[in-house]
Amino acid sequence: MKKTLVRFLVASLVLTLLLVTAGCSSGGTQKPADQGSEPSAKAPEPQLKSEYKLTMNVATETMWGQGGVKFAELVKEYTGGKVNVKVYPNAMLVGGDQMRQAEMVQSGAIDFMLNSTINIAPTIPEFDAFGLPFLFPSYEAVDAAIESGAADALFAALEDYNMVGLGWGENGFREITNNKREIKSPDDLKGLKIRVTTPMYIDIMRALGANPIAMNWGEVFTSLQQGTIDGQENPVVGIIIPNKVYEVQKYMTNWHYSYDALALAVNKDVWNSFPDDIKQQIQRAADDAMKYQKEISRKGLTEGIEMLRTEKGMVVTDLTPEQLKPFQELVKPVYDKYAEKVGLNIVKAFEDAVATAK
Ligand code: X2X
Repeated sequence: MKKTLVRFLVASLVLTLLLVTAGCSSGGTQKPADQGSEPSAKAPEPQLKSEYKLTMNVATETMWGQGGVKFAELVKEYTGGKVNVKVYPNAMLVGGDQMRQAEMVQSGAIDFMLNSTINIAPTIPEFDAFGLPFLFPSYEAVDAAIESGAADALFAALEDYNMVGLGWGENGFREITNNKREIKSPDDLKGLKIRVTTPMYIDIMRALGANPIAMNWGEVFTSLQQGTIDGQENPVVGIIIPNKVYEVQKYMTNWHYSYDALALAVNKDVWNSFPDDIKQQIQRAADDAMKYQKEISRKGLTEGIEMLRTEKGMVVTDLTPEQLKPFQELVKPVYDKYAEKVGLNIVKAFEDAVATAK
């Protein structure tokens, strides 16, 4: 009897131990099941970074720069402080190498860019569409290209490079300045050392008889000052005035030879990491910031040119349609070459939009 009792007690102890152990382990595996029942009450907080980097090639004082600053402010406001975009001007995240910004956003090393289509084109050829020589005669024509949906093809191309386009801003029509002489005909450009950016601009300047020199924007002012280059080309209100280019340049010709659009874009993985409500808030910030940015880029052009003439002593030349013709004829082969690279369908859609605006 005694032995039986001892066996019974030992067996009960073992059973108790087993039950306790099982209880513990089942308690351990229960957690996910408990968690699984929680979300119906409250959605999990999105995983947001403490800072999202936005790169720009220019200073915050430029009209372009102001657009980046406005976007960051509005993102903060519309997301109730949840998303913090920090603006990095002057291509500082890429050591001044302006063409590298798009690939850095593509890889995710940088989150956002407010970037000129000129700087994007060496990475994504479709982006040369806006800058094709003498494509746009007016702001109305530019607006038509965006409103008609022709420019959507560029944002579609952006998606293939792991980026999402949020909106179009404006650097503006690029006008040419130099220190040697007034430019009224292609002959006046002969041999002038003109700083440019992309292969398309190099080809344009060569076709016009100038001597193009590729250089990052960060080096331009000093190079003009030291006379290493004779001239450059950039928008008046957006860049020439805020960067005080008039201090180192005597002549400017308004020839509207190339239009420079800005694309506000984000890395696709970053974009997909945002929940829908935050995506909508960021998109609204992009719409409002780019509307504002375009307004300030277009405002004050007449006054700005007047100021360059009177206060700054620049010789500002306006060309008649007749005077523009020889320039347009010389760059026609360059237009055709880059239209091929952009894609003829895209260029046709741009040209059709331009035709409706005239
Ligand atoms: O480099 C330029 O000329 C500038 C500032 O306009 C661009 O980034 C395209």
